[in-house]
Amino acid sequence: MKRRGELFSLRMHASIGEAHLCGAERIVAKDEIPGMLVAMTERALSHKGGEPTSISIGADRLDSRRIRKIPLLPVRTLEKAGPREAAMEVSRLLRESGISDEAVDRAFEDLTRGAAPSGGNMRGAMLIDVRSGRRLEPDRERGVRVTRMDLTEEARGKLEDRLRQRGIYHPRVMEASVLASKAAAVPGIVAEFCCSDDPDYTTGYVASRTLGYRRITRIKEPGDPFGGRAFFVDDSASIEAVIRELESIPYLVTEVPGV
Ligand code: WAQ
Ligand code: MG
Repeated sequence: MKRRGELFSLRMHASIGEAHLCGAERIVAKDEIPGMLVAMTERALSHKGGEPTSISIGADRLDSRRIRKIPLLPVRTLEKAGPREAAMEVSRLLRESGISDEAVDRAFEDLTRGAAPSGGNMRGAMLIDVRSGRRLEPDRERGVRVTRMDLTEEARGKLEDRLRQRGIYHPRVMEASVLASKAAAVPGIVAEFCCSDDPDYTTGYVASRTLGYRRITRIKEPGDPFGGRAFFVDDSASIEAVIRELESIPYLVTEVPGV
């Protein structure tokens, strides 16, 4: 379907009492809003985590001049034998991208033992200085949330087809590759390292404009509940500008090259 005219950001958040249950967000054309409201509501109501006591959905019209159109990073998978071999590959890729040993060590240390000061996983990402390895995000409990990104319908269909052809289709691959493509396009972000917090999902990735989206299998042992994201930030970048870009500027993936 062609996207003409105005685009809206749709965001859904469902909770059980005070606890977060699930969320979703899309960037859609005006005439797609009603169908998407139904799909988001159904997603919240059928979530395996329980029955929501509250579902909120918001729609905001986007200023089309502020939407950045980007290509998806090329997707590659590196099969590793286990966490030790996977960690060596992650370090190698990050060092090759100009990230210091201190910064790489900080990311590993924090991600493997719960990056939030309270000891659990963060809801958002760490920002780590590429050189000093210092953590730069103002709220270390929450971290920085990447939001306002999506694929056009055409790009979504193409990505899904290609991932299925290669036998690596999973909703997480779709979501994470779009998030990583946005982050990689943000000025000041040099690379990203991500590991799921799902105990049963053991594939992680390293991503950057030059590396693309490199999936790395068996990055943690099954059953390990820790996970998180680290964005390595250039030491000359303005942290406020990086956060504003990640959290509030809409990015739309319009092309899917090299998947
Ligand atoms: N912005 C920033 N950080 C986030 C966000 C977000 N929107 N969502 C999650 N995080 C952080 C948070 O610390 C989570 O604990 C952590 O990332 C992991 O989130 O190609 O599933 O949703 O096979 O568990 C990557 C590999 C899967 C996919 C990533 O992440 C593939 C994944 P999860
Ligand atoms: Mg998760």
